[in-house]
Amino acid sequence: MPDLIASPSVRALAARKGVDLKELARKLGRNTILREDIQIGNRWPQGSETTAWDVDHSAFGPVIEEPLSRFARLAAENLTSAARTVPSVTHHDSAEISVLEAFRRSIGPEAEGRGIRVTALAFQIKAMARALREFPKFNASLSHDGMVLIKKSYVNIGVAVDTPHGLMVPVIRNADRKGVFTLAEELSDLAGRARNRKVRPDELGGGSMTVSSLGGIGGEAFTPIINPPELAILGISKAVTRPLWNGEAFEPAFMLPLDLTYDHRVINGAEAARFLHYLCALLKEPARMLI
Ligand code: CAO
Repeated sequence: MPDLIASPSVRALAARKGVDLKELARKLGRNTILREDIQIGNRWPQGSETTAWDVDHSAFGPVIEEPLSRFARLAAENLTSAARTVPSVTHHDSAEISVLEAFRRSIGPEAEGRGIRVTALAFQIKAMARALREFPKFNASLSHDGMVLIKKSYVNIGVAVDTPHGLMVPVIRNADRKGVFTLAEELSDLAGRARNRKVRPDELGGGSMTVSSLGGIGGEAFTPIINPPELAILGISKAVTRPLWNGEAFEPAFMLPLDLTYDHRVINGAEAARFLHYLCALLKEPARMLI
């Protein structure tokens, strides 16, 4: 391989992090090394762990090698770092959303008249914002050294968007101060622009909590990974009608499965259960959001 091209600051960073530049160049298949290559390269497991990935797959049959885009590698870096550093737990619950769904349908014509498509997610974001005000500990981040809890006075909700070029998380700012129509408009605008790679840098980051909704696709539950430096993420699966025992008989109830992954360094299980219970109560009786 030709000589390595790396700036002195990149070489210094590599030395500090114990990254072997020649080895990294070999893995990347190029001789120019950038700062983010070192940061991302650092996620590769060291020592004996590396053998699990060190496999010649072509020995078992034909393969195609497709390098990950810079975007996908940065996302992978964040997720790996969150999975490695955060002792996380996922708490599951489900909300009875028959009333909310009937209300959402009833405002459909008005929303359509305004040119807005209101999906259930706009209401869920509204309820999350309200719950974050009620439980400020969830609206915080730990400092890098884990010594200080930084409590946020704003409520910004990150929305995981599935795009052809990977997962993106644009952020709806001040979600607690916005109505459902505005939230729905912003949600569809941000999701559309994320899919067209038109999200501005100032629309990413600075979130209180992220929501990852797979409800439009399917599934009963999942365990989302926290989007660092946030302390929790809400996963939403597909709402279905289930029989619910009302004390005397079964009756049909439209149930929304919710999964809350939280950072156990800061939030304990009882707090997570209370947070999700509160969120379920808001979604069950949306009028509670007015109180
Ligand atoms: N239960 C049942 N149906 C649901 C639902 C739920 N929880 N959530 C949405 N739906 C319905 C919607 O109402 C809509 O139906 P109609 O077309 O009849 O109105 C349909 O599913 C599709 O919704 P949508 O996905 O277009 O819109 P949304 O507001 O629910 O979600 C967005 C927007 C951007 C979050 C979503 O499109 C998306 O990208 N989700 C994937 C997120 C993701 O990848 N998470 C994983 C991250 S970790 O890899």
